[in-house]
Amino acid sequence: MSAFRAGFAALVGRPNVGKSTLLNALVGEKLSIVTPRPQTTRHRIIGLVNLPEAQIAFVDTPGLHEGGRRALNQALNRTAASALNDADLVLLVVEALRWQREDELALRRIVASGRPAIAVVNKVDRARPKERLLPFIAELAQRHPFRAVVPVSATGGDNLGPLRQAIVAELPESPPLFAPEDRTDKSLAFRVAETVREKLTLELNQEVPYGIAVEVESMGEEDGHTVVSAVIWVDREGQKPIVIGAGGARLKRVGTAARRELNALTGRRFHLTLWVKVRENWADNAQALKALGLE
Ligand SMILES: Nc1nc2c(ncn2[C@@H]2O[C@H](COP(=O)(O)OP(=O)(O)OP(=O)(O)O)[C@@H](O)[C@H]2O)c(=O)[nH]1
Ligand SMILES: [Mg+2]
Repeated sequence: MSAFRAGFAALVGRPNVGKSTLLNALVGEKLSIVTPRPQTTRHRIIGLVNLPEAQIAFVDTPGLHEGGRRALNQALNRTAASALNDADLVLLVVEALRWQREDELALRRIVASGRPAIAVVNKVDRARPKERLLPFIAELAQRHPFRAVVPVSATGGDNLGPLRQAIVAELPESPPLFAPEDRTDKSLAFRVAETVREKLTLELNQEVPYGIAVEVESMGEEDGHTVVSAVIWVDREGQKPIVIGAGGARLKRVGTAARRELNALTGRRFHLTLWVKVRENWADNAQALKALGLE
């Protein structure tokens, strides 16, 4: 019998390629929020998979990007880069048929790290024309000595088994790193804050670009309910009415959507109270970022 394997496999790549969707699909549970907008993920989030022969600690990371001069952009890139450098194996996630400057940037960081890497070609379900896929994969294999290049669809769940196997083969021999019942390194409060941020982002479309953060102020048990008070931080006074909506309608929809999802995910009964507050230019302020748990 071959030895047990365990290690950290970091999902790295430019924003919006589907890293978080893939983490959730591989783990089989929604641990990381997903939206159609770039720069959704802001933290490093571990998701654990236990197999008979291995334990994989997947690490979701913020999208590596360029051109962002705000403190928030720098914090996102730093978080992703440090997760990449700490990993046993890097999964470079790219979008089928779309190799861009920021993909190249992510690849350069992998080369500099010296870490072994697998290229994951995501969103093959919408790759058109299909005949372009094999040449795209061949080109990718020429760019770097990847241990494997694996096409998948995270939303369709296609080819995730072979991807998992390719990952296990590259992990070091090691006893498990986490207890078998662990699913993630993140707290329930983190999950609540992130779920609210996801629902709000889905509501806002382009109206408040990147200017929101959510912080759980208190959480406790009362009469069989998990009672949470959370603050939505906006970075300008003018954004407050946009987030609240006419007669508070938008905030109410966000709260309802978040509560429903959290109830379904955890089996608890949540009671959420949301507040909107202004912290001028928080995304440019290193101290404010730190207070929000962003390094
Ligand atoms: N068609 C298709 N869409 C996908 C697939 N995987 C992800 N998406 C969509 O791509 C968008 C971005 O997905 P995310 O998982 O948030 O992407 P991300 O790489 O984590 O983005 P950041 O956190 O911003 O770096 C969402 O609208 C997903 O539904 C896929 O396999 N096929
Ligand atoms: Mg993400």
